[in-house]
Amino acid sequence: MPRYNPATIEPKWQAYWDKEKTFAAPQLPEGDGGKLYALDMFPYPSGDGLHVGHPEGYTATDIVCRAKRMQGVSVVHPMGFDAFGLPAEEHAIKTGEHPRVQTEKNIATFRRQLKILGFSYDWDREIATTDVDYFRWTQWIFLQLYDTWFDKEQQKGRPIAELDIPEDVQELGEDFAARWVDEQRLAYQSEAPVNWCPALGTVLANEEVIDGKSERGGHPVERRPLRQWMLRITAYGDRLESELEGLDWPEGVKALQRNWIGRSVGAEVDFRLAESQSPAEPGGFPAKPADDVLRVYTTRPDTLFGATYMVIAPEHPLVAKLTTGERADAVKAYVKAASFKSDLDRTELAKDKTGVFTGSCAINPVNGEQIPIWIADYVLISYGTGAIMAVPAHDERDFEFAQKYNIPIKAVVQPASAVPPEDAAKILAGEMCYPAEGVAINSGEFDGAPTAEFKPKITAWLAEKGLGQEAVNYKLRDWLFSRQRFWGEPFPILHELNDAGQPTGRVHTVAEEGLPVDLPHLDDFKPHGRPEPPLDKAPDEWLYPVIDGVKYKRETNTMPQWAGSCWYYLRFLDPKNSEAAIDPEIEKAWMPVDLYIGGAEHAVLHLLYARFWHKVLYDRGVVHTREPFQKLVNQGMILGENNEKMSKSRGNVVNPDDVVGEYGADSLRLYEMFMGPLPDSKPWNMDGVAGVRNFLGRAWRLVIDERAEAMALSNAITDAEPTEEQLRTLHAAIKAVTEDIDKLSFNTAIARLMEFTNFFTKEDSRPRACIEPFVLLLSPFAPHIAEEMWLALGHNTSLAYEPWPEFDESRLKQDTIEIPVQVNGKVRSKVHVPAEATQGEALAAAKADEKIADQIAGKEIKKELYVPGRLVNLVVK
Ligand code: ANZ
Repeated sequence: MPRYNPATIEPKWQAYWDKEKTFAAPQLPEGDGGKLYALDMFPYPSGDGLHVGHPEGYTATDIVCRAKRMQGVSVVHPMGFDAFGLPAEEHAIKTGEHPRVQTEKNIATFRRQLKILGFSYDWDREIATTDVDYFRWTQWIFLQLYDTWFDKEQQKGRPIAELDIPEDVQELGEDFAARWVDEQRLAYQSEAPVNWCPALGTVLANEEVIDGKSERGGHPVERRPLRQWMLRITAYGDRLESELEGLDWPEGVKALQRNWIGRSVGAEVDFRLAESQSPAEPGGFPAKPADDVLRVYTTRPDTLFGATYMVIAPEHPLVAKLTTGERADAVKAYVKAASFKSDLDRTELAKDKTGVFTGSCAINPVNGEQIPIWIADYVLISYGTGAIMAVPAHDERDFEFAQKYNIPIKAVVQPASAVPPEDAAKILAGEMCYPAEGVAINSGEFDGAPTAEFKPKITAWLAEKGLGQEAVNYKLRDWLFSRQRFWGEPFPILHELNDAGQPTGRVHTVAEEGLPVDLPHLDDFKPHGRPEPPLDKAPDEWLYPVIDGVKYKRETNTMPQWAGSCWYYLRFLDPKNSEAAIDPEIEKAWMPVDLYIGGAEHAVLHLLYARFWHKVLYDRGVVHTREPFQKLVNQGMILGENNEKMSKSRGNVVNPDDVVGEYGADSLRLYEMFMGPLPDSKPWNMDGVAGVRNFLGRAWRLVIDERAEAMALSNAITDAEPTEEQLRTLHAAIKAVTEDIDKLSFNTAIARLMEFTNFFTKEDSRPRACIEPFVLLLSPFAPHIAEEMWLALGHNTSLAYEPWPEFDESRLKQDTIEIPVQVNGKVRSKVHVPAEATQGEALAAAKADEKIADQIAGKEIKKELYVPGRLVNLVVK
């Protein structure tokens, strides 16, 4: 036994921690050491099991948690599963087995794999997003998004007349008031295109469509409008952007979020149609453009004089009006073709630009020029006003388009002086595009104005004439929040039916007491060949509830996989609460998440969606912080041995089970932390695992007598007073490891532990006063071996809450240092000198040394050298 054998130690300690509930976190933080909420991005329990990439971030948070518990901090460290999703449903379609069965099998595998890695999770807090007791509250949050303050008051029985609806809305009558309320909802219905695959008879998720074809089978996929649910995330665009500010997140992730939100400041400008009769009226830019006006959004109003054509999106409401008789067929065909393309396909820079002329023209408000109006799908209906003024000289897309269709290109910005003269000449001749800023030219009275000054000037000029105004736009779109899938959260929504069984259009929510809405039983999961969701096949008892004599049809869309991960971090704090999503006192005490570690692939969507829900919950008084995740860290990618991405098809996937089987969990943990800085990507290398396994063997032998029959301490372990050098080594290690853990610099911390081991391996006497703190320092990284050594050192409880070693700065000071003395380049002796010795003092000490005195006796000293703290060299003849 005394040989280091993780195969026996590790399961033993895992069972112990489980049984003793060593890592159970208190309901509320305890003691006065502060709190730490450390969160891992919970995994999707795929059929492939855990990947070596998972334990990277999980080990990092685990080290922090274990160290902080020992430092007296109240720690909550939970784990669970993000378990709705497509693969389980596909498996169900293939085998007829309920997705829940498959999901639970996968969860069991993941749970087992996580447990054998010895993470200090509070397993009593485990949740899966597919648990009915969990998604009941996901549905409850949906109600918070759907219901408005107005609904709540009505539910309390207050009549509309008493409510504080803005007067101008009330004047419009009850119908308008109801519509106004609908506009306040953060969840609303809308027609949005879905990917319909006629050959497969099913709607496909975006990730199942590749280049317009189904991933399975390669069948054509059409885009068809279908009634769906949207979440009004755009209402939070400003806050989602500005409140990034105070977060301790990687700058790159913040930048990605800002880009995604895509706030831009520009102007809306009205272009009158050429045949329009009524002149623009000065003063006051109307909220809605007049009928004979084309309104555009531009971020470059300074280029107005260079607008040589206009473009409207194929879905623009003016398409019919602007299309002249002889252009009708071409326009019709173009609009139809565009309807099959996704926004991404349409806006990709590399894609060939296409368009058709409508036959109509508009008038450029700054110079009265008539310019043609085109339809082109690189303009999206969902952004700005769905129409643009095109300035080919200064916009790449417009430039490409104008070249293709022979539209004039007119430079109105003088290129900056840094542009090479031959390029500048081309730009001025309309042969090259110049999208950057410069000085206005060909712009009438505005010539000579630098771009930054010209923008507000022309915007003010337009505003004065009633032709434009400043406008802000966001790239962010409302969130398409429904999927035509079975394995997702049902919406708590009922559609009212009339006596004939037809929908009345009235929507009701399921009352809070009626939650959860569980998924119905389905006889089979096969698609039914229509674009409607699979839940349309549910039995009538589920699909058509009758409440107070009124018949309803349940909503049959389900929520997207993102829903469950939007708030799991809250439920972890109060996972068993049957009265509320989370108890307010518990929320106040533990939130926000202090450390969130996960993959960079979630830099945009998951984090944006979760922040959005959090802000809504903040506005509803459910949570007390504006942001959920105070500090975010992305772990780097673990690559295959050849620096390639690990993937099944390359056959280079490393299974953590195999590594644990061969080397033990402590070695796997230590190796993943020793590979390099946490945020870097790094290639796997089995030799490296063997290397850290050897280190653990040496650490073991530092403490344990391997040759003894039974567990016994090494003879070198003594109760002796440590020497100064031993103390110095210990305190250097304490300082470095403690600080490195706070900096999440685990590879350097491990290097320190190795140095300590190397030093003490050579010491014949290893005082407990040094070895015990070392075992504690090692424990967050390699907890099983540390617990076992701690036991051998005579302690009879887990070290999990043992006070963290304190370091003593004064111990690091070296009063005297030992330096080698060379004579003619050969070390002849060693002398002790004060650490801060001067050159003179060091040389004097060297010459006074007996051996050196012998060496130099009767010789001439040609040269004397002192490298402070390192060596003395004397050259003699
Ligand atoms: C004229 C112009 C001249 C433009 C120029 C750019 C450069 P961001 O910054 O991304 O907000 N645009 C406006 N609405 C659009 C739509 N629905 N679909 C496609 N493009 C649209 O981009 C704003 C710019 O993108 C706008 O400014 C407009 O082109 C175009 F030298 O107007 B610009």
